[in-house]
Amino acid sequence: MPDRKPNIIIMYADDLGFGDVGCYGCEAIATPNIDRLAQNGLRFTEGYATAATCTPSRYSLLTGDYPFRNPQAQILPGDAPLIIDPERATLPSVLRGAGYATGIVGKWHLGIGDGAVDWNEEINGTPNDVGFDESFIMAATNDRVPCVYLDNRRVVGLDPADPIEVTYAQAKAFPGEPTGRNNPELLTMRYSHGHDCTIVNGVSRIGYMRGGKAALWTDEDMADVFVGRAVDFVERHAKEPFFLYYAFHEPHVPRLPHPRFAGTTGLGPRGDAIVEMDWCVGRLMAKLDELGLTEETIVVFTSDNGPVLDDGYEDGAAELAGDHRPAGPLRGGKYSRFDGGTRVPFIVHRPGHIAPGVSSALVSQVDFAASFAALAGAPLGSGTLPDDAAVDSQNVLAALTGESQAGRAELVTEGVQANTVLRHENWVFLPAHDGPRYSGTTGNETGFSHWDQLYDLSIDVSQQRNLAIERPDKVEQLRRRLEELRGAAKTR
Ligand code: NG6
Ligand code: CA
Repeated sequence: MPDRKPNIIIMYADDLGFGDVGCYGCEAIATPNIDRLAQNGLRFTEGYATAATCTPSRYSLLTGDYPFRNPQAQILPGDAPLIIDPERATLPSVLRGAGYATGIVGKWHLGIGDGAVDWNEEINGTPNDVGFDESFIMAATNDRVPCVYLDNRRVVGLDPADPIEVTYAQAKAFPGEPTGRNNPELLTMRYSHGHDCTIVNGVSRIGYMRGGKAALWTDEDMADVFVGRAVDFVERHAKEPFFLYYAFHEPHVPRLPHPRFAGTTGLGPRGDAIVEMDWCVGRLMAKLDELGLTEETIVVFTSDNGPVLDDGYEDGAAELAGDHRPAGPLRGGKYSRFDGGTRVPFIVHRPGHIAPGVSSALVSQVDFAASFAALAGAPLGSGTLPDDAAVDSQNVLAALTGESQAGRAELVTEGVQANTVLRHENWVFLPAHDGPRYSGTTGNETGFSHWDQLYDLSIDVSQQRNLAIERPDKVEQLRRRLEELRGAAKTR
């Protein structure tokens, strides 16, 4: 198949930290399958998500825009409307235009429908409306209702006699339906903060739902369900170029790996969930091997944001962490403006085409759109797409494939509440912000300070020494540049 366009698979972990896998220095969790990707592929040490939380990072990955361009690109409730305009070009729509079969399996969290979804009918405003031919997803997160799978436009396994109702308004909570708050005796895993609403599978969630009993997912089976669908997609499209966005639910809360992974680490369910995800990576890679597609497929493995231990359930993650440092040497984690929030495992694998190694090129997930469009022979700016598509995406294909060690010169990331940070070469600038220094719930450092912060990552990867006072020139240069970048394109 000499002229065949390479397949593209993006494997996207949920809340996996820079230090959570073996190839990035983790000793407490065995991740042989992810490590094998790194061993036979290119491991990036400076690969970033655009945000320290899920929705905004995923928005960038699929649109090629920084999330601050869309004020709705913030952590969404499970009944939020779709935040990607179906009229606009996206990574999957561009690839589809270039002849790819496109599919998504796993976590979506970019909103569904118009905000008044009837979960019992055919649903509009799904991934199928923004470039995916096929979708098998959970609408939001595994800690948010509705706790059901969507197969394209339908809830899977729904009994029409038992319709689903969903609300996120406490005032509209369904009378008589058990909640974590009122019925703690029904819980098999206790919440630590938030997550005290409707109980599904012994776990109370964010938001309220009623009905749809036959359609409810079982958390412990979710990994097998999703990987089964991913394998199925690859099998069905083995003979044509395909793009698969496989978005894991691990190790996001609630962490309920299948019993065969329970106790495989000493770190409790969070570590065990990472082992489960690693197993899924291995299963899909084995399928590519079996189909003879490994060299025909670019596989990217990365994460939507940095790590968190207690994100709302008493699962022992913080207590059992021991010496394990989920963000590795980086400061902060999920929600944080420090690098631990956004610098993540980032591996690109295509044996026979990409030489194994380690790259320190600066790359961002926002670049997948322009880079993979170019790879597919449909480069952005070639007249096939509107000029305002993927405005922040740069074609860094040469860096992603290891032909070049040079990536971007600069990139913007954001912590909670869209507070942006500028990384420019080895410098990172965090403008002063009067928010709390620590998240009161997770304990993670937010990266907020009443003072400007400036770090030189080439000598201070852990962001310990604030150079803002010594280098006012640099601070002003980066402040101006960040303002320029934020203003560079219209807000959508
Ligand atoms: C927070 C949740 C947290 C997690 C996060 C989204 C509470 C108290 N915390 O609001 O548990 O769900 O949202 O995570 O509800 S993300 O990875 O999808 O961005
Ligand atoms: Ca996440």
